[in-house]
Amino acid sequence: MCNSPAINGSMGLSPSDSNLSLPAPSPTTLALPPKAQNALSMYNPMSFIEKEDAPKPQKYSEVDIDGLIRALKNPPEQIVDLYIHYCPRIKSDTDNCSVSLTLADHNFVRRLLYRFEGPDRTQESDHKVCSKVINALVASPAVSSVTLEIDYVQSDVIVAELCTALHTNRTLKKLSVYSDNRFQQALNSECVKHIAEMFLVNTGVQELQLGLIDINLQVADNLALALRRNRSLQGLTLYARIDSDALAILTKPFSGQEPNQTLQKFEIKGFKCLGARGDGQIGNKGAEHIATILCRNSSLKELALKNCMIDSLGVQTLALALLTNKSLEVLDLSYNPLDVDGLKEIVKTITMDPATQIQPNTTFREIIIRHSFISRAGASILANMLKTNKTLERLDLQFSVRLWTPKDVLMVLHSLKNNQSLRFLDLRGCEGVDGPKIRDTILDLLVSNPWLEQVGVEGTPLARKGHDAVIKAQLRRNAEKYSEVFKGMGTVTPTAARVFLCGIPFAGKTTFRKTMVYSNIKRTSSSMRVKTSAAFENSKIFKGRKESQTIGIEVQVIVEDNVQISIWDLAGHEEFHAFHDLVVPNLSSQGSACSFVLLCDISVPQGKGGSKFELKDVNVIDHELRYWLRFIASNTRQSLHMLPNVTVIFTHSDKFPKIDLIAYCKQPVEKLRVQFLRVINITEFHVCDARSRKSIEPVQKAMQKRIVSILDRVPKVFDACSQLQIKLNEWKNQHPDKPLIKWSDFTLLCSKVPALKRLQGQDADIANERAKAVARAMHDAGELLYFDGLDFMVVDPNWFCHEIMGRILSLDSSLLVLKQPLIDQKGYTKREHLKKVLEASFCKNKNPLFKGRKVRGVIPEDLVQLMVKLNLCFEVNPGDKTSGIVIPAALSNLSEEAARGERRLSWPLGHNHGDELLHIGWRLKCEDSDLTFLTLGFFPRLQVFLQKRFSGVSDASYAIEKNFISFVFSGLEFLIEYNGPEDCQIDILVRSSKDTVETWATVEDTVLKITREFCASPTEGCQGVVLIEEIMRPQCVRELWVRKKRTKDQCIGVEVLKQKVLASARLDYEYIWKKSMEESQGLKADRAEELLGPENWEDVLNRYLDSLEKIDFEVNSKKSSYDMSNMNSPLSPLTPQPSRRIGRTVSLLPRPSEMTRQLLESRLTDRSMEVEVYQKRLFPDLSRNIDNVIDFPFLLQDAKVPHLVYLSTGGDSVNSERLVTKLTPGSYSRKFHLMCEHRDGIHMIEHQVGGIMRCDEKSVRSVRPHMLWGLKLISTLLRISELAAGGFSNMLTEAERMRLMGMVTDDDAPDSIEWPDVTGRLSFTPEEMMAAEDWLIHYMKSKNIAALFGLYKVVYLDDGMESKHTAWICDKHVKYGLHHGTVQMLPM
Ligand SMILES: Nc1nc2c(ncn2[C@@H]2O[C@H](COP(=O)(O)OP(=O)(O)OP(=O)(O)O)[C@@H](O)[C@H]2O)c(=O)[nH]1
Ligand SMILES: [Mg+2]
Repeated sequence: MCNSPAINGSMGLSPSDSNLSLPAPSPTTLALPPKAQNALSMYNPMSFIEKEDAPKPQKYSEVDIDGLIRALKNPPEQIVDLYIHYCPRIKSDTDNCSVSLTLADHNFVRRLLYRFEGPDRTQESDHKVCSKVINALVASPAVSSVTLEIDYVQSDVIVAELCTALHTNRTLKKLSVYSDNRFQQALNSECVKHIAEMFLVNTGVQELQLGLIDINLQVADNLALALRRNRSLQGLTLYARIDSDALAILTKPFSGQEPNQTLQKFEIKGFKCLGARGDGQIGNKGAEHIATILCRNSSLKELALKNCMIDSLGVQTLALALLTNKSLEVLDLSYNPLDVDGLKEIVKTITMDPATQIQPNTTFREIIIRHSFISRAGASILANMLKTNKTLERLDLQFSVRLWTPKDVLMVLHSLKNNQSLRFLDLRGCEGVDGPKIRDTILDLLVSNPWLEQVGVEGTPLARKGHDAVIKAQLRRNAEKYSEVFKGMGTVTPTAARVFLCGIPFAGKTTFRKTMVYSNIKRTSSSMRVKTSAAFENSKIFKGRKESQTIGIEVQVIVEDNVQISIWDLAGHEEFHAFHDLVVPNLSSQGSACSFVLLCDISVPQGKGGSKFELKDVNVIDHELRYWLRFIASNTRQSLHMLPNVTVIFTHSDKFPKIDLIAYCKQPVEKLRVQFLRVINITEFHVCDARSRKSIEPVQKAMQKRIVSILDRVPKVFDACSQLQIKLNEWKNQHPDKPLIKWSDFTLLCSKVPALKRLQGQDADIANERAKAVARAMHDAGELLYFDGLDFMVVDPNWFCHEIMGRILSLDSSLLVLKQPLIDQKGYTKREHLKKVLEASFCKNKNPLFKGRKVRGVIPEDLVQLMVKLNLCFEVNPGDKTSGIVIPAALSNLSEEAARGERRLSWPLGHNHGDELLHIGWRLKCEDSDLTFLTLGFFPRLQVFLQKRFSGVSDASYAIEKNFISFVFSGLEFLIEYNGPEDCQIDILVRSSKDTVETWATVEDTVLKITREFCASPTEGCQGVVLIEEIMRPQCVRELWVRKKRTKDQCIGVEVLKQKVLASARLDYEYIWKKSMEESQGLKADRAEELLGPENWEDVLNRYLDSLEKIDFEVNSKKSSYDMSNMNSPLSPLTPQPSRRIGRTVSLLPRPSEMTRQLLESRLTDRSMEVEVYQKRLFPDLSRNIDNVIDFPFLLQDAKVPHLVYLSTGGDSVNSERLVTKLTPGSYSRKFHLMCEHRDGIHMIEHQVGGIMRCDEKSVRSVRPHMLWGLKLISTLLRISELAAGGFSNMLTEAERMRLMGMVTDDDAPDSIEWPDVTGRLSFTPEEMMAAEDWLIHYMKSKNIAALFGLYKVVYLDDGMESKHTAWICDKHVKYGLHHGTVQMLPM
């Protein structure tokens, strides 16, 4: 039976003869359905391209027209835009014909909307409303921007009215007129005429945007007249069909006698219908006109020529003009086919000539080339320029460098090391932005190059894997630009470092610290300087406490050889861990010099008496140390060059005088060292008796040596910081009773610092900015705690960490200064309790150094503020100074039920309205849980952070329990459950009354994005942790399964699922869930499209289209001799041109965001339609043009023998037959198969007898090319569609299939080396080709091809004429061909 996949009707190739059920010769191309065509060409192809940073939250309200006009005349907030969508022809309510007013203040964007609707709506009534609005607008000085979206047919009346009104108006600054997207028709030329005439009179409008317009010579003339006369218009954007002749007229005003010198921004977005090449675009000739202007004009600063069909030649003329032009700053050449030659021309103008050391153009600041094609060669050109360039600020290559590899990206990144001008680098969509090396290089670069503020990595593999969050966090810091303040200031080697002592309770940390400090005092006796506010034996303050357990963190400072070392002794007891990560610097590579000491008690008491000890088991040691190593790794941002240093110390060595402890400890430490190699640098380990000065001496020496070397390596600190440190220490000595310093005192200290005094500009604001920058730098270095917005800072970390936070977090009632517990079970406490804690922190002990010390200048309110800033607590009623506070970190332990994973869940809004609601669940989990985890403090801080966001929302009903949050927000109910640091999963269950698009968007904005960002933020988050996003099985959410039941296999990673869909090449892919614990029968599946949600689905579609486009390029490009010679070079021109993107035009029509939903939906429909069209077309295309894809040896091309080979394992039934993807010589055999080569659809022949192939060394070598060619073909078929691949898809496992399709994930990497990449171009040496050819011909010689393979040799008869095309096809295709007279049999 012929298994031609093309038979299936859904391929769109309907069989013309049902008896034969064979496909009719198919048309090679299919037209897009008209709707798709319209939509495709108008809408913005990818929403996220234009999406900039988080917009303000939006609110809508619908109003009646009088309400709107009132607001227009008397706006409650600033009016951003007035938007009139006038299209009386459209009657349906869903079409959003409306008038809306966008208002904004600092916090919100508000939209007042009036809809044209109702039964008695007529053209006149619509018109009347518009006239009314226009009249009101003209009278309202508050409106500075108007957008008109209109029907292209009837709207010139409205435009005329508006223009007449604007004759006298002087307040409107920006006018945009667009024709309604849905008609995809240019504005009536009358409209343009009115507008042009208006500009002869109006002198207020500075910016004009018109779209879509047809600029014929007449229209060009009208606009040119306006440009000649008008002297106020500064920005002109034309979304237009315009050719070079019209452009010549339009640009005339810029030359001649009195040239226009007011226009600063000129933008053309070329428009062309799909398929119409070059039509309506200015092309290279147009570029020449523009170049002429650039040579003379001196006002133009921004020039955008998007989608104008300008190629390298046109760019060359522009670049030439840039050599003389001295005003242009921005050049945008997006959507043009300019390639690397074009790029080279532009880059040349700003590349320093090594001979003369001169950079030709120094005014030019921004290069924007999006959605073009810049091959790998572009990387070195750009890197070369960036190394020396001193002016370029922005380089935007979104979706233009998709095929760069990590190597290319690294080249560009390395070139930026010393660049101080570039601020924006956009590599969105670049496939080479992938892997930890790139991530770490970017992170390190952002530290050493603080001038970089934005690095676009969206749509790259790095972002898909969730690694972009921490990059963005670092970018946010860079954007604060505090280093700018220090520009030009001198730097010195830092002289202060921090040492963190970690380890489980009773490990001996405190003992070690004390012994160390004591010996420090002894040794430096005369010049003794122990700067400690922690009382020596302060453990006595907490009377009755078991032994000497540390509470909170104790901080002590010693000075040794002029190096100041502060020792941070972290409490081992778990109740304090939540606080620890706030003080641990996650900026190890930022140059805060620090080092970790990890202590471990080597002994285990034996028996009851406790006098006998045995050695701790190595597994226990491993377990103990691992926790703290993960703690350190989780709190440290990834880096390539500066990993945190850890020294391991085993204490209690005195108990085993006769054992070689070094030998015993070596193995567990070494094991951990290797495991953590990527994230932590375990430098050494020691064994000692922590109580003995003599015993710790070598340890201490080694530590000090290490610290000195760290200080040498970390980036230098600014003079100002180090000088201020001295001043601050003096201040602290004078005020030993003040743990806080007021901001005013701090600025006073700053004003005495010589390095700051020397700087230029002494006005108060600048001085204040500088003080802030210094404070921030010192905060990062751990010298003090500083937060923007507080009027004080903590200068005594011990006081805050130990005496205050330690006490607050301690659950030990003997510590409490109150009768009742300080914090109740719900984490709630009253403000006055804090006062008691504060009072108790007055030092009452007998320490001679600090006798009579009392803490002054602190009020409880300061404490609350500080804790709120640290996300340690939230106020029950924010802003109310008497309100109680909640400290989630102090929530009492899990209930038994919850601890078992059986916390019962219920929706906050109760049992109402059941099934019609959407139920969606997500899981965020820690990517590498062996090395990192969400530390104990993370979830409590997240609880605070989310609460702060919803504190203003009235119906949020935010409630927390230990490891749990529930709240309601804008129609969505959220249940968030955290399952503790072991597995590190945050489950987010949502029930929503909103539709899918809105639900997804809301969850993303309110929880997912926030959590990711929070996790990546320094100090508050766990920067070392990468959160990956998974989708939860909807049933878990619908039925509110308890945590225990929501096992690992009830969730699927977003990226994993996307890959599965892509690998299946089916848009209706269904994911089958593994059975849950209690389920017995039935497989439950959900459609991937529904599981992934709209935005993810759009990504899937786009990526699928990308791969189809790549195939299209390969299949349909004609090989030239040039191509042939470059075939194997990595810069092969066979890499696809992103024609799809170029073929489309961008509509940047600013639509009110209520439309975004429809836009997204229509984009999704369009994309799927596009996919379908491609799928239908590519299969026959590939079948016809196999030779474009694979370079068969000549004789095989000539069809001497059938040559589409694949190998199988053989097998009894069809189902057990597997495709052979690897071949190693051996004494076994494989089955040899051939495919039907019919030009309408190649396919495998089911039940083919096939040949036997013995796998001896020689055969394997000769058959290898055939196997790979076959695999390449199958891989291409698989990528086209499931249907095209026919029976092949059943012969592969999912993993094999994914690899064959070129989707290799990092985890498979080692194995993948064996896998040749069959998605790329295959190449063999001439000898190999010859051998392969000989082998096949020889092999087939003795075979009965018809009997074994079911193939017959035919020649195609085109128009009845005998052509030269011969092929080997199956019997069904033969019969069909003979019947239709399209083939003729040939003797075999
Ligand atoms: N024999 C012996 N005893 C030690 C050694 N190190 C610590 N100890 C004793 O172990 C007990 C606990 O030591 P600490 O230093 O308080 O322990 P810690 O690590 O600070 O504990 P937390 O603060 O609760 O995390 C003390 O009684 C110390 O005297 C050692 O090397 N040998
Ligand atoms: Mg301690």
